[in-house]
Amino acid sequence: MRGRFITVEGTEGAGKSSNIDFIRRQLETRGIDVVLSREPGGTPLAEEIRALLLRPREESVCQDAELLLMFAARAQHIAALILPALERGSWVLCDRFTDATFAYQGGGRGVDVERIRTLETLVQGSLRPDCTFLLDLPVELGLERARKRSVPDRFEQEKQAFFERVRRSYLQRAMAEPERFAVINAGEDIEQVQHQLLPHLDRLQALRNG
Ligand code: Z5A
Repeated sequence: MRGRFITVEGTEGAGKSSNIDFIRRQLETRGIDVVLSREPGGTPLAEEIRALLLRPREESVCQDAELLLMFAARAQHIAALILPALERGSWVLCDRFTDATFAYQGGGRGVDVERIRTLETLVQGSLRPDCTFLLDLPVELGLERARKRSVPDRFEQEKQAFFERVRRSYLQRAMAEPERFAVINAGEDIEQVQHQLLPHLDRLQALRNG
């Protein structure tokens, strides 16, 4: 049976990395073979594109260059990793996917959503996530958490208003597709966040049996 495609999204400091490992372990204890990946990235070529995208630089990056690089990385990721894994029955658990393009390039940068939809269809065909966890928290709290970490990359250097637009865009997408999205309050303690994830993981197990 074809595997399922699960994505995890959120704004800065939402705790994606901290929770993805928990989700992976929960799925594995339910007997599911999980392939972990991330975007942009996931294959050697796509990781090179990621490095190009994240590195702070003097030259300003035009919106279309950023958008097309995201989808170039995605095309390679889908062909070389995601589809082969799903076809052999593994589940792919991916740190960000195209919802991030709608949120960051669409909401954050103001790219026309129709342009993103066109590329989505071109690059993905019918591939869409079966389930998306949106780790949501107030932007200020997320930025506070993120500031305690490493040197900011090109996206992390953006202002609070940019991340407010990103958050709004994510929440709008979640409202438009409530059957795919699970919105998690990521502003709580990590144990409470994980407690919120559990019923959704049970629902995913039912997907497997269904
Ligand atoms: N991007 C894009 O623009 N368009 C696209 O299509 C795609 C991506 C796919 C890189 O993504 C950038 O690419 C991203 C959007 C853009 N830029 N930004 N910003 P990324 O996912 O690799 O980068 P990131 O968002 O910075 O993710 P991250 O660094 O992995 O952060 P995180 O996973 O959400 O957070 P974390 O590392 O798990 O947690 C952050 C800190 O908070 C850490 O110290 C934790 O210990 C702490 N934490 C986590 N949870 C809690 C709780 N519950 N309480 C207290 N503290 C906590």
